[in-house]
Amino acid sequence: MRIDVEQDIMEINNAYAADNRQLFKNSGIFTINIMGSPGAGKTSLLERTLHLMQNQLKIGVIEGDLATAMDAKRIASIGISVVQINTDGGCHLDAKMINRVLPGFYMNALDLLIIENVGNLVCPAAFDLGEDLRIVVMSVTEGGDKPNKYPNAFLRADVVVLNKIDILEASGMDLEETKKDILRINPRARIFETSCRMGEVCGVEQLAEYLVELTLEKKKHTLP
Ligand SMILES: Nc1nc2c(ncn2[C@@H]2O[C@H](COP(=O)(O)OP(=O)(O)O)[C@@H](O)[C@H]2O)c(=O)[nH]1
Ligand SMILES: [Mg+2]
Repeated sequence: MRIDVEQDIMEINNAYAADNRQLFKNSGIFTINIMGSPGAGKTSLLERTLHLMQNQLKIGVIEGDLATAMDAKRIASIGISVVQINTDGGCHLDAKMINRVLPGFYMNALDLLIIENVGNLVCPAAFDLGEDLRIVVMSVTEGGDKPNKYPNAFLRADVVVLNKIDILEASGMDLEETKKDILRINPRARIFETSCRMGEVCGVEQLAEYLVELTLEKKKHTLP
């Protein structure tokens, strides 16, 4: 007898993801799933974009990590509602974990929910959480070969953020070639170049503007 465990896990996940998606739709919440390697700058980008968006939108954050609430504390310190999920060694978040913590938010009071997935460029890509938008954050220090080596994450991303652009030269990455590779894998990916270390002009404003625009667009199509 053949037992297809992998398919079963995916079916369960997809059922929870559909449930989450319906909950987000009912409340008019735009939901973003951010993934990328440890240290790519996911939490730093969140801090910068939240700072720019928090006067315009009511935002909640879910922080996924193997252990600790360090990232959640960083987000809470800027006055954003945040729930931490510790996967206890698990390499990704799944839709059931998200479903379980949603009661921790006052859903009708949120416009935007951002989920920072566990730092990993492989496992999170396979799990739909019910999100509207997937962002892959990759720092220039990771090496330009990563889109070709980890294509699934890029294939399913709506947005790819190339972060740490301030240290591009030292990193040795060929930015234009890397962007071509990303678009070869996924021609519909929207690419942003950012730095969380630079002052005003650092690409983070454009990203924040885009996320606000998408959030308000979803709100417009939600029944009161
Ligand atoms: N030079 C530089 N360092 C950055 C940038 N963004 C994040 N970092 C640093 O990279 C490290 C990891 O950042 P973090 O946001 O915790 O990454 P995460 O693990 O993906 O959430 C920290 O030391 C950050 O200060 C950036 O744009 N430029
Ligand atoms: Mg982080």
